[in-house]
Amino acid sequence: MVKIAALALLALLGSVACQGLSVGHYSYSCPNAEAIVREAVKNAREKNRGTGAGLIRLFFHDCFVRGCDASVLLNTTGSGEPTELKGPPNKTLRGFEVIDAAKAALEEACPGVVSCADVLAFAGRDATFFLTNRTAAYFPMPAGRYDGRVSFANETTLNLPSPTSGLQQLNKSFHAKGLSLEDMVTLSGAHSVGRSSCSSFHDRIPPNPSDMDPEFASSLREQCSSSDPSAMQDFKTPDDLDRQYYQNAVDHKVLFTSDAALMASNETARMVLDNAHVSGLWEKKFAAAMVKMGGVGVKTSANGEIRKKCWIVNKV
Ligand code: HEM
Ligand SMILES: *[C@@H]1O[C@H](CO)[C@@H](O)[C@H](O)[C@H]1NC(C)=O
Ligand SMILES: *[C@@H]1O[C@H](CO)[C@@H](O)[C@H](O)[C@H]1NC(C)=O
Ligand SMILES: *[C@@H]1O[C@H](CO)[C@@H](O)[C@H](O)[C@H]1NC(C)=O
Ligand SMILES: *[C@@H]1O[C@H](CO)[C@@H](O)[C@H](O)[C@H]1NC(C)=O
Ligand SMILES: *[C@@H]1O[C@H](CO)[C@@H](O)[C@H](O)[C@H]1NC(C)=O
Ligand SMILES: CC(=O)N[C@H]1CO[C@H](CO)[C@@H](O)[C@@H]1O
Repeated sequence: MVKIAALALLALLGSVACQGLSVGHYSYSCPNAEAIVREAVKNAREKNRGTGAGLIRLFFHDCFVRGCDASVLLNTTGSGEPTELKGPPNKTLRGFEVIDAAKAALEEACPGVVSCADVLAFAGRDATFFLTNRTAAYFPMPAGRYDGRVSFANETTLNLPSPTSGLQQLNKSFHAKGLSLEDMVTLSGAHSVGRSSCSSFHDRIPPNPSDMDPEFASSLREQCSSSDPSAMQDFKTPDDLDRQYYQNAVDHKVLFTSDAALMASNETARMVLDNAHVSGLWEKKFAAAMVKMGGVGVKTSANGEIRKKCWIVNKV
C-alpha cells in the first residue's frame, strides 16, 4: 500500500523535476545511494532519537544559507574565515557524525558521485520517515545538488529566522527563499521533535511576561534552572514527529515567540487549527514542503563540486 503510494508520488514528482533535480538521480550512477544513507540514519536513530531531529534541522540550516549546498558542514574552506559552523545559530546543531558515516560508506561504494548536499536532503527525508514511526510516507526526495565551496559565519544570522521573530519577520525570511507563509507554518511543525536550550526562549518564561500558559511557563522555568538548561520542543510527545505541535500552539504551550506567532493572524491560525485537527493532513504537507525547501538555491556542476569529504572543500 505504502509502496504503491510512494511509486505514484515518484512518477508525479519525476515528471515535474524542479531546479534541475530529479527523483532517482543516482539510480544508474550509484544505485544504493539512498539505501546507504537510510541505513546510516536508521542506525543512528536507533541509538538516539534526538539525532533524527538534528538531521532535519541541519537540512533547514543548510538550505537557508547559500542554498542547499552543504555549506553548513564545512569547517575548512581555505579562506581562513570562520565558516557557518561558527555562526551563533549553529551552536546546538547535531547529527554531523551520521552525515560523515553515510558519506564514508558512499565513497566506498561509488567514489566521487554523491554530493554532501544530497546526503543532507536524503537524511532529512529519512529522519522524517523514522521519527513519524513510518506513518508519514517515505516520500521521494529529488536529487542532483552540487556542493558549494564557500561558507561564512556572518551569513547565518542574516538568513536564518530568530526564535524571537514575529509573524512578519518569519514570513519575510521564508519568502526570501521562495517559500510561502503556508510553507513556513508547515515546516515549523518540525518543532514537534528535538530540544532547545533555554537561552532560545528565555524571553518567554517568568519573570518575563508572555502569552504562554502559566503552568507550562513555570514548569519550563524549573527545568531551566537545572544543570541542563534545556527543554523538549514538544512536551507531550517529544520523540514523535507529529501534529501535536499545532495543538500545543493552540494551547499556548510552545517554546518560541516564532512558534506562538503562528496564532497571530487569522490566516495562519486557520492553518494551525487544520493541521491540529485533520488527521494525515500535516504529514502530507510537510513532505511536500521539505521537497520544496530542498530546491532552494541549488548549485550545478558550473558553480559546485562533489565533495570527497563533507567537512572540507576538495581543493583548499
Ligand atoms: C520558523 C522559523 C524557525 C525558527 C525561528 C527556529 C528556531 C529554532 C531554535 C532556536 C531551536 C533550538 C536551538 C537551541 O537553542 O538548542 C530550534 C530547534 C529545532 N528546529 Fe527550528 N526554527 C525554525 C524553523 C525550523 C524548520 C523549518 C525546521 C525544519 C524543517 C526546524 C527544525 C528544528 C528541529 C528539528 C529542532 C530540534 C533540534 C535538535 O533537537 O537537535 N526548525 N529551532
Ligand atoms: C573538521 O571536521 C572533521 C570531521 O568532523 C574533523 O576530523 C577535523 O579535525 C575538523 N577540522 C577542523 C579544522 O576543525
Ligand atoms: C514511536 O516509537 C517510539 C519508539 O519505539 C515509541 O516510544 C513511541 O511511543 C511511538 N509513537 C507512536 C505515536 O506510536
Ligand atoms: C562575511 O564575511 C566575508 C569574509 O570576511 C566577507 O567577504 C563578506 O562581505 C561578509 N558578509 C557580510 C554580509 O557581512
Ligand atoms: C507575507 O509576505 C508576502 C510577500 O511579501 C505578502 O504578500 C503577504 O501579505 C505577507 N503575509 C503576511 C501574513 O504577513
Ligand atoms: C480575525 O478576523 C476577525 C473577524 O473576521 C477580525 O475581527 C479580527 O481582527 C481578525 N484578527 C486578526 C488577528 O487578524
Ligand atoms: C557544531 C559546531 O561546530 N558548533 C560550533 C558553533 O560555534 C561555536 C562558536 O561560536 C563553537 O564553539 C562550536 O563548536
